[in-house]
Amino acid sequence: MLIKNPKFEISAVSPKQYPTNGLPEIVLVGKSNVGKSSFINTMINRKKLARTSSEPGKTRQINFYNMDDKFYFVDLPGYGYSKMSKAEQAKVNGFIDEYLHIRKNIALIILLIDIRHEPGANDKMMYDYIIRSGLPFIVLTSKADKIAVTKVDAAVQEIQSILNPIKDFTFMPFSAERKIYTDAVWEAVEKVLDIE
Ligand SMILES: Nc1nc2c(ncn2[C@@H]2O[C@H](COP(=O)(O)OP(=O)(O)OP(=O)(O)O)[C@@H](O)[C@H]2O)c(=O)[nH]1
Ligand SMILES: [Mg+2]
Repeated sequence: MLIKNPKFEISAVSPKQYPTNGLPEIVLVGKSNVGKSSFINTMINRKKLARTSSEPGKTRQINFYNMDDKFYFVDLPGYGYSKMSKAEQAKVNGFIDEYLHIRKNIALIILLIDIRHEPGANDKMMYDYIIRSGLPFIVLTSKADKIAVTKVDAAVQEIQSILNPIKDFTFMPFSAERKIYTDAVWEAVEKVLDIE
C-alpha cells in the first residue's frame, strides 16, 4: 500500500482524546526500544514522522498516525523499561492496558520482539493477553538486520516455538534498517483492513 500523506494526529493520555472518526487501528506493542516507532517510519518511508531514540522509553503517550484517512498506526509506549521510575512505569502501563481493553477500533495488533532475544516475562504476558483478547495479531521479530540473513528464519522459528509451539499464528521478521520485509507486513495489514 502506498501511503501518500501520513500525518501525526494526536498524543493521547486518556480515552477522551482518542480519535472519534471510527477508522480501524493497527497498533504497535512491545518492549521499550524494540523498534515500534521505527516500524511506522519504515513502513511509510519517512525518517522522522514517529519519534525514535536509542534510549528506551522514548514514546510515553499513545500516538495516533493517520494514514490517508484509511487507518491509523497507533504507537504505544513500550513496557519493561527498568530505569523508568515506578510511578512513570505504572502510568505508561496504565495507558497501554486502558487502550487495549477499551478500544473497539483495533483491527490488528503487531507485537514486536527483538530477534536476538528470547521473549521475556513481559512479552509472554502481552502475548497471552492478546490471545485471550481474540484480536487479530502478528508477531514481528524486529532488528533482523542485527543477525546474518541466513540465520533469520531459524531465529523467527525459535521465538515462535517458545510463544506459539503449535505454530498456528503468523510470525515474521522485520527490520527498520533494511526494507526487505515490508511487503509481507503490508500484505498482512491489507488483509485485515480489506483494502489495497
Ligand atoms: N539495527 C536496527 N536498529 C533498529 C531497528 N529498529 C529500531 N532500531 C533502533 O532501536 C532504537 C529504538 O527504536 P524505537 O523505534 O525508538 O523503539 P520503540 O520501540 O519505539 O521504543 P520506546 O518508544 O522507548 O518504547 C533506535 O535507536 C532505533 O534506531 C532495526 O530494525 N534495526
Ligand atoms: Mg517509541
